[in-house]
Amino acid sequence: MPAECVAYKTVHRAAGSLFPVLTTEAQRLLFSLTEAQVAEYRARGFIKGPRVLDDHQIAVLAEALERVRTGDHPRLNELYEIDEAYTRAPGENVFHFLGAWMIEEAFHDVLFHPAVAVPVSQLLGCSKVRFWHDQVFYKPARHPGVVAWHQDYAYWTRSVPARHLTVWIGLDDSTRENGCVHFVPGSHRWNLLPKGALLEDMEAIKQRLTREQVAYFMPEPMILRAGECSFHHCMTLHGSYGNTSDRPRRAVVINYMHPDSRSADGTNPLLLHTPIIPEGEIIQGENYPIVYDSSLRLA
Ligand SMILES: O=C(O)CCC(=O)C(=O)O
Repeated sequence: MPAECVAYKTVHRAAGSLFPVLTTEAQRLLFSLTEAQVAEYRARGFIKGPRVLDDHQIAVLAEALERVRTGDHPRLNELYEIDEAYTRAPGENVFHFLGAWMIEEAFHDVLFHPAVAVPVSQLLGCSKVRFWHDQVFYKPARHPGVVAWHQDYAYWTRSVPARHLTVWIGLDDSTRENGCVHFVPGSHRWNLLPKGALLEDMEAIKQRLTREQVAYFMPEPMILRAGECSFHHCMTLHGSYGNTSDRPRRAVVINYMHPDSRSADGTNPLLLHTPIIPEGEIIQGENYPIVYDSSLRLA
């Protein structure tokens, strides 16, 4: 079947061979985080992760991204969303879309990549890891587009409880100059702040913080090489400034959740084109695959 017809979301394992498949305990150990890394994540709400993509994997993902960005893709109507802020004002807002996993094999297979899924299971503290959705953030060269300070969970309250985690993977080196993500240490213990426009206003958050939160608002830049990743808790406050460099800054973002997460909205689809899940029921089915189960025995 030609790739442009494959219903990737019905395939709950890697469809191709771009990423390794976990077969041995030794491999699992290799992909695991240390106890110190897990402790740092719990204390601060984010950590720098390892390099999870090699140059070839980066190139394949970047090509797939380009097919979507240029509009040169026969299945764009299957995506969950292309951010309307970009559609309205592409010269001001970054290109942000959700759902590439359903239309591009590399975006589908990276969800199952053990270098990503094994650490996520450790950080979520559960043996099974459930996929929630994916995102791409593309900051063109010399572009003012920001990602405003936010907690991811502010956009996800329709899935409960807040036991979600985000993996951010760079397809380029990310630096202060090109608008790397900044994280506020300890903010994962804050209350849920009201959400604002994701792509538009870097200063808006200040009005929503208490005086104490303002005092602890000390963002740290996450400087990464291409192919490296970071992990952050769904309540961790983060954002990123514009790209003042001569090259785009591209990121693949994968959002995972606890396998027992439940629907908190029985009247609307949790994601576009997906069936309604009655309130209180576990979020599961073909749109939300289990990508890893640490209880499976390996050689
Ligand atoms: O790539 C960015 O600048 C923002 C990413 C982000 O908001 C996220 O990973 O949750």
